[in-house]
Amino acid sequence: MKRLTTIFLFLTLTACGNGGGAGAANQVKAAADAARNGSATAADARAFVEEYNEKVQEMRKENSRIAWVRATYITPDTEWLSARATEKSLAFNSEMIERSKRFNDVELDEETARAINLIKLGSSMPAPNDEEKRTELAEISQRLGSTYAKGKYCPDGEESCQTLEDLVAIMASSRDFNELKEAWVGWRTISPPMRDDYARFAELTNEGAAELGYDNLGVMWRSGYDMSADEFEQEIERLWGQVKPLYDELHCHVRAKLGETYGVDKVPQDAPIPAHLLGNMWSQNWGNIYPLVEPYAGVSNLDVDAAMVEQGYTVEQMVEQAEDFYVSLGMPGLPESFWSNSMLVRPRDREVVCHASAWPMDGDDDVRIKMCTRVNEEDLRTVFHELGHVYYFLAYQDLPEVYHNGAHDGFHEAIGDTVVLSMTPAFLQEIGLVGDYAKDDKALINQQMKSALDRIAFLPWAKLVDQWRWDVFAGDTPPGDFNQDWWSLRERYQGITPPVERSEADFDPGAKYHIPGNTPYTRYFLSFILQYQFQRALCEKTGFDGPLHECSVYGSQEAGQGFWEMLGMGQSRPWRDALEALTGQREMDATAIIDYFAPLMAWLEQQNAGRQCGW
Ligand code: X8Z
Ligand code: ZN
Repeated sequence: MKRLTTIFLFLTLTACGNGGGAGAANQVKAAADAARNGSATAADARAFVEEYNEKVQEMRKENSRIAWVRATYITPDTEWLSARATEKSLAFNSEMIERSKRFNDVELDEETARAINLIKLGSSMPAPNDEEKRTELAEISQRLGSTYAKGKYCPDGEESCQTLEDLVAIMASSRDFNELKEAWVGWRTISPPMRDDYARFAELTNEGAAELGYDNLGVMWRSGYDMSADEFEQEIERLWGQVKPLYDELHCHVRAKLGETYGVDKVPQDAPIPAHLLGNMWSQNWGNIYPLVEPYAGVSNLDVDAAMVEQGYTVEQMVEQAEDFYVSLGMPGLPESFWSNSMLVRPRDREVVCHASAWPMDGDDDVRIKMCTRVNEEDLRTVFHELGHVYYFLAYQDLPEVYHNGAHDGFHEAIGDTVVLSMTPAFLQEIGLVGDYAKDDKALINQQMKSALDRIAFLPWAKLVDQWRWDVFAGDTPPGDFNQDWWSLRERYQGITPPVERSEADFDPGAKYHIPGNTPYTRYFLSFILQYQFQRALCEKTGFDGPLHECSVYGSQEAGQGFWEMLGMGQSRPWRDALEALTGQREMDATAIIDYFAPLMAWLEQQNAGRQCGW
């Protein structure tokens, strides 16, 4: 039995994006007034949850369409519509919070208590219960998102403008120190205008979180994991402690190789790595510099990008390839509406939100993805990632609305990436994306290096993004220290340094989608640990008993069924139950990822012997 304080409705409809919320405020107010007269019972609370489920289902029909049109066709009109929808939704939330107060002292059954708690935690953007402040918050959030989405680097007037995808492509392929630096600095010209908005955003959402009974928004975010916020923080530290030694070895080796490429004057061997040399705009996945750090040249050709281009891959084919994998696991084919409604490439003639996302729309079969896809391996993986979200939506669509979510947000992020783990060289060879490759120890180290550059390099980044936000929301990082504290964390965790001096005139956190988009990021840290745990369990179901890195579950109905059953639980049970259903374990555990990379770890330790590691 639990006692409840307040509740909060969720606005977030998409995986990786914010849906607006709208409507029904007046009816709710009337009902709220009526309900406040008389003493509340557990049956009233159950009815309240039921009513919530119905109302949200109704509201999302309009909200999801407004949000979709605004994300795929940004104009002043769609921005206006979307800000108004968000405002209405925030108002609806405030009404519901007021109304829920009558259940504060009521003894509730576990399920109703859970549902009400989920409603309360469902939004990452709580608003103060004040009309003016709600309007202000809706407008700020709109402006932050649009500034990012429309951001371009225009060194010499309009003709010269480069989009994020253009700059990302330079970061991936250029080996010219200065060209990389320009692309890196260029993208960060889009974010200084966000600085004041972000400071105000933190104030307003903190106020909203305080009204819900949390010290600040960071505490509220950390409270969504069936444990206390403090326990959650310790949990992250525990998992980070498990994987940090592997990151440290990888960092040491990569720095040495970059020193060979660019010269040790540019990459000093006892200092953090310049952030623009790692193949990625945010230094978050390093797979693009694989050619610079390939352990055994000529042993294996893992160049999927080249194979895709050579074979004239299309974006549609990339999506079909991913769909085929899920279908091979016994999951359904994508509905026809997916193909007609999704946005797969950047439209030529209008502004859109390019950051990849998956959309459940009405909560039924109308599922979509939105991507500015380019034909390369990185984007192929992202397609698999997004379809992971889509199959989660499809699996839990028959549950009540309040359970339409991952067991926790890290689960939602982990599904597609788990499937990507099955794209072993043997699998890629089967679908014609890698040629002959030697199946020996050297080829294994090559393959593990390529994978670790993406997946191990990512971990400290995935931890620090929210570390920074938690500090901002807690008031430990005031606006005057925004950029400086960001770079302290980047240096401390990732061991990287900006290529040019930064100052408080910059706002580098704003140059990453999830900051202006207000998408919590710890979910990805959890996902990157969980996906190996999931894969280990799926492979066991297929009867595979070799090393995990050789396992592909393609075509396995047993694995697919286990996966689908967990997805179908949505958020209806504590995440430990969902984890147990698939893996038999009730704890998140990094041993699967550590075991997976054991051969590479041993190799890296040998390579690094005699080197001075650390920064
Ligand atoms: O934002 C995403 C997905 C959508 S949920 C494309 N990812 C993170 C990022 O791009 O920073 C996937 C992994 C990390
Ligand atoms: Zn995602």
